[in-house]
Amino acid sequence: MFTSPTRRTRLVALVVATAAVAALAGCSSTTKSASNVDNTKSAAPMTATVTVMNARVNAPVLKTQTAAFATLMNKTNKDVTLMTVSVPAADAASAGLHKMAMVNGKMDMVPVTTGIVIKAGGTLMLKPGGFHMMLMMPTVKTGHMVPITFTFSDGTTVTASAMVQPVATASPSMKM
Ligand SMILES: [Cu+2]
Repeated sequence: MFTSPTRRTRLVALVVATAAVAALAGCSSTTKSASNVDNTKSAAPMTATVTVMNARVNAPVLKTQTAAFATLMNKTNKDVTLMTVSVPAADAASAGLHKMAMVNGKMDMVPVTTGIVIKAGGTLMLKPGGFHMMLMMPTVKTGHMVPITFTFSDGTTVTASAMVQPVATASPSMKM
């Protein structure tokens, strides 16, 4: 092996990053920058750091906003922070993370601006009464699927399909 170790390492890192982007784009081809490296191993499908389960959206009762929920499992041995969530513009004007907190002596919703840490091996429940997602100016209808993209502090993203459900089914304990 005549390649210097440093350069080799950098190239492998580049290939891994490229594979991640390609996987996200649903495209298996590699780019020119990676073509001079034997990438048979690193081209294997990237394992997502976080698995999203049971994603669902409350069918909108108000025009201004509706809540959405999911369970996120961090299967790695490192803490990771959920930074933002997003949905296509066709489904809502914007999406964000909220939590319930005491505001002037009353429980109210507060935007989460610094992310939510998911401990190594831990689970984050975005659920009624706790951390949750909020879609602003939603245009979704019951029975539709909404692709929600979760972005993490390590730069990875995971997109999960969320079913739009009547509120009675989606969150029996919380009216929004
Ligand atoms: Cu909220």
